[in-house]
Amino acid sequence: MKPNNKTVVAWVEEMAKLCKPDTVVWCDGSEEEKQRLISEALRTGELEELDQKKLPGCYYHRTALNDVARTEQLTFICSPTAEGAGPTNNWMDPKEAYRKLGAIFDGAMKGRPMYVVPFLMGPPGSPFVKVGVELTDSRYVVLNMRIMTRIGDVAWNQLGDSSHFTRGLHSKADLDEKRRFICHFPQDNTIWSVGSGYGGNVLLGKKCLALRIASALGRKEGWMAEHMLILGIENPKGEVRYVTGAFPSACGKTNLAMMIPPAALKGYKVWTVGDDIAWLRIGPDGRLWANNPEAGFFGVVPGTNSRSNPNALQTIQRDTIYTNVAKKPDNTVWWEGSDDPAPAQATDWKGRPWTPASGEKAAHPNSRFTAPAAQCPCISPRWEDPAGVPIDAIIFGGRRARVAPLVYQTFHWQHGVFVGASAASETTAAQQGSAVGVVRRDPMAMLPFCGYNMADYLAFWLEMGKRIPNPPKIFNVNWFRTNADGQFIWPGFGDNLRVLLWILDRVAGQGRAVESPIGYLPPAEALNRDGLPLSDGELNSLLSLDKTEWKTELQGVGEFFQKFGDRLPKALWEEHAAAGRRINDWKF
Ligand code: GTP
Ligand code: SPV
Ligand code: MN
Repeated sequence: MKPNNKTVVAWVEEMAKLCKPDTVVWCDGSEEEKQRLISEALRTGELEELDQKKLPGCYYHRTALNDVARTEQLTFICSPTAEGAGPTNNWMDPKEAYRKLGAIFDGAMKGRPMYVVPFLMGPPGSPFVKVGVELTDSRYVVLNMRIMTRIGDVAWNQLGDSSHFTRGLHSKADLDEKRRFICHFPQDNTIWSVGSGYGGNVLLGKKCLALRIASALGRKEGWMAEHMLILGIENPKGEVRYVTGAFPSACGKTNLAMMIPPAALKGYKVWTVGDDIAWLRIGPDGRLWANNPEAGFFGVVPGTNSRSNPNALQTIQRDTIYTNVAKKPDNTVWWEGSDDPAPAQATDWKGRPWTPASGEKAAHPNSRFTAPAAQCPCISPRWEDPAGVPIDAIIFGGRRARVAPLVYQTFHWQHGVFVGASAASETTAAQQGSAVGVVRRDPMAMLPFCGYNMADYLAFWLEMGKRIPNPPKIFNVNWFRTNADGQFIWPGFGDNLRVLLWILDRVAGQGRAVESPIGYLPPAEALNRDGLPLSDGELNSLLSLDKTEWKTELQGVGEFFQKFGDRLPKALWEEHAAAGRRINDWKF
């Protein structure tokens, strides 16, 4: 339904004039609209129907072969100056960006309808809530947005006659990589994305709004937008404590958020509040409170099975869109690391016949599911609480074959910000066009998602520490250390709860720890090892530090910090120097 809001109507008219769609369709988020979009998408081939008995409400989508992940090299922060975007973002002059993309958008929707999708990020009634409107020529995008966000009248009602909404414009155009751009204009609260049909590039509520635009807004308004999962841990007494975790893309947020405790840890339960993005505010009690701005999960499919993530597996049995997995002849889906053995024949993510002898992956390593959060068996009863949930601990982490131990606690907030700022991870299939497995610095897992100068972002973290009367404690984890054979030493998944329990013990002022140059480490006996299939030697190797490696690590951090010149907060250089002294003096 067309709203009364004059600013919205005028902007939509202007964008329609540019893109020249056949019609403009105002989405209302109704069930009837969903059914209509699905039948149209089945006709155009945007969707394929899966077996409706085995997978009710589930559909299949295949992207273009050159469009399978976020394209960081084509993502720009178009702030008024290059310094505003900083050395870790691509920058384009806003005038140039509007001109360049304007030329691509010109007539780009000819022959297609333009959908107007009003959406809310955050639970209705929450002080966290933000309104966005996405204009798109993709039915796949509309159908995904109705899972990932709250769309329709709920957004118009929240907006009223205000002009404070994020203006998102998206067109698939011709899907040509040379004409693909994802541009953010924080000063205009605007996102223009063209030439892609892949999730993070086109579901504009997600990384574009809820992280890049929101991080810039939050800095002005005194709150934080972070690439973090949010989970609750219930102990046998029924008490629930909440933590957030920032790990880079495809490094385990969804899995940790939905984890099932190992059988030996009786009476514990994990509740999912969010699996990818957290918006954090200081509550009236002086603690940090978190909300999940999303309404669904856009999760990595490969590796999802009844041992690694049974909750995700149950979540995606109905009303789910599968993108770029393999299709079996019986119209169900398959992927590497599924419970089921490889089918004798399938159609791979490229749409070609596939057999186990093909020598290629049937599902793309970054194939994804889109599913409503409410379907998750362990969704927290408080996931839509307008107030959010209070956070006891913040966890940073990444994928490191070496160097980083299983877990350590930072000494204090400022040291925690230094550790978060130094975070590094091996790259994954979630970034298109870069090699997989290369270590790169990724502060707070926000490298591809910070909407302004990363040095100012780190300064804002330090400032928040001073403003939060009762801040969460900060930890670092690494599930991905490997042995001499290149195998993961730590079993991970459900067993990660053992690490979370030590973290909560530390927050409660209990839990034994030894001081090391990098922070407080648990002695092996401080971790709950009931039923843990790990030898003393393996556990010790997970908790050990190597002096030479850490010297090299700090050197790498220093080189990274230098990129920011004088803009990097001095406090972080002080932490860097102090860590260097501790490592030099340490006998290990
Ligand atoms: P994005 O959606 O890209 O932000 O990813 P994410 O951080 O939510 O990652 P996800 O939980 O989807 O995990 C990505 C990959 O890491 C999957 O292949 C998982 O099987 C694997 N993984 C997750 N947790 C663990 C763990 O504890 N140990 C090991 N070895 N692998 C893990
Ligand atoms: C990520 O890459 O961190 C994701 C998937 O969560 S995407 O929405 O494509 O960004
Ligand atoms: Mn993510």
